[in-house]
Amino acid sequence: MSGARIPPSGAVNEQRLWQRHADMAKLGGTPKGGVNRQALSPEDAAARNQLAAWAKARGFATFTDPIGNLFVRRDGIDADANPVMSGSHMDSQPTGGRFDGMYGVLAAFEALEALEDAGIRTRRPVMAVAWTNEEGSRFQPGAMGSAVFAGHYRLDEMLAQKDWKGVLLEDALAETLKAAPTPLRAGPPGFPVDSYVEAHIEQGPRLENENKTIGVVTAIQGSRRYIVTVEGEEAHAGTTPRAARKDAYAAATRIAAAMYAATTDAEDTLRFTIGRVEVAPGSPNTVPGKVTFTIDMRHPQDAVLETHERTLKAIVAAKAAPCPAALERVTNVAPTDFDPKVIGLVREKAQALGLSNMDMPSGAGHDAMHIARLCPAGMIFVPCERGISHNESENATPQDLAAGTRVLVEVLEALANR
Ligand code: HGY
Ligand code: MN
Ligand code: MN
Repeated sequence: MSGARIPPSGAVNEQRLWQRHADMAKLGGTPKGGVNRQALSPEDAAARNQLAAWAKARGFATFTDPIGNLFVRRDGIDADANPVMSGSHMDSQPTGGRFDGMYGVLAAFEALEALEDAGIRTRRPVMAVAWTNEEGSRFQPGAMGSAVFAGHYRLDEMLAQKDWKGVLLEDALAETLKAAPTPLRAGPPGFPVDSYVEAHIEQGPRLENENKTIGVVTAIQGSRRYIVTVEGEEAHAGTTPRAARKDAYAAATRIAAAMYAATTDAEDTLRFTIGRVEVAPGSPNTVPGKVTFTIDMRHPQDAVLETHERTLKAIVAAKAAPCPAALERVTNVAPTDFDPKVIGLVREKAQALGLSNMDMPSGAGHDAMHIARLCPAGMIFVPCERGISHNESENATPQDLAAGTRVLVEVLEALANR
């Protein structure tokens, strides 16, 4: 019988979604098949232009906010109703994969297209979003765009951030928005959102190991980032006796070694990472005068992070001599519990589509951790090969990406019509 209602999931186009990933992977593509599309880089601008061009072709409105978050809007019947939103990020790690973040943006865009193709009107507007600088690999802190949108960070403080080469975020943002012009939404960042759902690859091995297609994400663990600065004294490598040295690198390694030992918990739940180390002046025959290194520490319970933060401080105080050293906390995002209604909807729609699924927390941080403080939010995971991510070999299948998108669009339609 013609005219039968096509459910929005029935209009999700697996090939179109896969091709969009291939098109986006060219923007910042690396020889090993990954991407280097760091925040507010020319490659980021190219991805922004590509998304805006696809949106324009479908007649969806696009706009950015003052921190550069890029929004794509599909109108609803009630123009004044708060929108339902879905998205993630298009910026990547320096040696990133083609699915981390990008899948959530393209799944959200595919959801808008599927609603359009199925001729489904929703009461609320439905929006896709690409948040600025989720990775925080070039400019710290990460999840910046969503955090400014949610009022967790001040816009002026973020604009004043510098990357490792000293480039001001405000300048990089201006350059990006010049290269990828989209109407700027006037006024301060942030606007009312009815609900938010983010699709993402799991970035871990559980779904693959348990042979499940959909992760019904219940929570995101807490995360804190720090910078340790150790001040030494530059000196001649050949003439300066050990007793007279203020070797910043020797002190930094003592501090780091003690920190690794102190964060090696028996249950292997605490995550402690030193991901970036800078040694100045970086000359082989000069005793290092300054060392900075980053710390990324995560755990499901805030109290455990609090306890370990005190331990890190104590280690810096005890191990730095004769070099003065400081531990500065750069970010502190408490553990996030997603909304039970949204979690239930994700599980219900996955079941209805006959997709194997399991509840699970997220070890990785996501923009949803900030938006969950604004409105009911949830996440949908799909498997990635061997759980590998933040690595150019990151991989996923077109079938799993489409399956996650089918759940996403059904959830979004239900939220937009309630
Ligand atoms: O670091 C994170 O958890 C995210 O992948 N940026
Ligand atoms: Mn991500
Ligand atoms: Mn990431």
